[in-house]
Amino acid sequence: MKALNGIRILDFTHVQSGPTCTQLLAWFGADCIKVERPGVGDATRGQLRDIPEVDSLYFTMLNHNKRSITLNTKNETGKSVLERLVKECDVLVENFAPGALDRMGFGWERIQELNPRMIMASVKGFGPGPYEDCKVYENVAQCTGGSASTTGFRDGPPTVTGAQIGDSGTGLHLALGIVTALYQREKSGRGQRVLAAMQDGVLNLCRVKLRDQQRLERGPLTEYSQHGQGIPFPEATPRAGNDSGGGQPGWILKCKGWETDANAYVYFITQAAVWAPICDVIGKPEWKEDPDYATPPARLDKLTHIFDTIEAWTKTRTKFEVMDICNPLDIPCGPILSMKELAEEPSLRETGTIVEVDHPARGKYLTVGCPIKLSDSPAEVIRSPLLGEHTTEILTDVLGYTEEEVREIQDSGAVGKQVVLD
Ligand code: CAO
Repeated sequence: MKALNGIRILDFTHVQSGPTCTQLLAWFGADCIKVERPGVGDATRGQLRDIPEVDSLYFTMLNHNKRSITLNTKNETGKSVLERLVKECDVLVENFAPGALDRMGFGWERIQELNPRMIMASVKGFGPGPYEDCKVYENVAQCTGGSASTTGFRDGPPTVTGAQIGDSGTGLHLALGIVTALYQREKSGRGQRVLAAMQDGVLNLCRVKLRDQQRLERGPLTEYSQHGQGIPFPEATPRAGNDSGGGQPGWILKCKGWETDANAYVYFITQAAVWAPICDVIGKPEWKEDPDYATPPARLDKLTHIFDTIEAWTKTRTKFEVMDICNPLDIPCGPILSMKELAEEPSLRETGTIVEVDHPARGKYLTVGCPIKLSDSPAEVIRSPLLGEHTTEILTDVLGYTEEEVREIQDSGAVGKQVVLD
């Protein structure tokens, strides 16, 4: 028994944002039926391929626990199959370019006619406004949602982050909207539209930078390094390098081996409550009582010197040694972990956060499992479907077509060739 057992998702998603959302719902137990164009499928099946003719890791890592049906929704028979799917499903999730679903003949009004209980959930690049018709990819959302202008170093260009906050971040927002709408449907009996715009999702994740924008109007942002360096603030929230986003100053510091290892660094936070142990650890016990260093306000204009001094100590230790020394003292710090280190971390394997999956065409590969752990609904990661792997099964078991009707649908060209596994 899984949390979302009994919920059927018509998964019309592609690329990253939508598939992240439906993968989560599938991990929570929803029956997720991915509808793909015959012969083509989700474009990511063929993008960034590492093995010729085999579904890419891009696709496999975003589409676990789903079933795949191929369906040409622009073919008349295909449209009638889609209508049956709309009637049988609880949620339609899509992230087509604006207007694509209307052009297909399945806009919100038509969906409601077919199934008033249907929840129709969409990712779009922008909400209503001047850019609502634009196609949007990850980095466009990072740039238009306030992330790029606040990421990077003050004297460098705006920078995008490796975390896919535009795509996967918006997928997460959408998943929350869907389960909330399902909860409301329990009482209202009605479906509703759910929209998660990528710009909105990124801005939500950049909330603290809008906070700083307003604080700027009342004076300098004292916790930003540039304040201590005597550099005046511009009108808009500036990029803050590796400054901590909160009220406790933090910085990325070199550790032993940094000359040859690009990730031999640690994030170190000079939390006020543990200032005394920090002074002892770095060999500056006199700073504990020195009025120039003893209080957070006194330290603000000396942060560069303070972090340089801490770094002189961290450079004598590996990032893991820094952790081992600081953690028992409650000094908040974290090693900069590479993807290689994360992939090999035994504790992440044990919790199912990193999972090895077997795929009939590619063999074994690693993926990130469900990052949200429900004690009564554990997520088991099942490999992604081959293109159209479940077409016949869905036509018969979900939609109730007879064998003869399935043959007619196949002959009409509405669905692709049925994949048969050895
Ligand atoms: N059968 C027949 N046609 C199908 C189909 C099917 N099963 N599935 C999709 N199509 C058609 C669509 O109807 C659309 O046709 P029209 O343009 O003629 O109406 C066409 O395929 C292309 O869809 P699209 O415009 O969504 O795809 P694209 O590759 O041109 O654009 C993207 C991709 C991501 C830029 C766009 O979908 C988008 O902006 N989505 C919203 C924002 C988003 O999610 N972005 C994140 C993507 S991940 O970085």
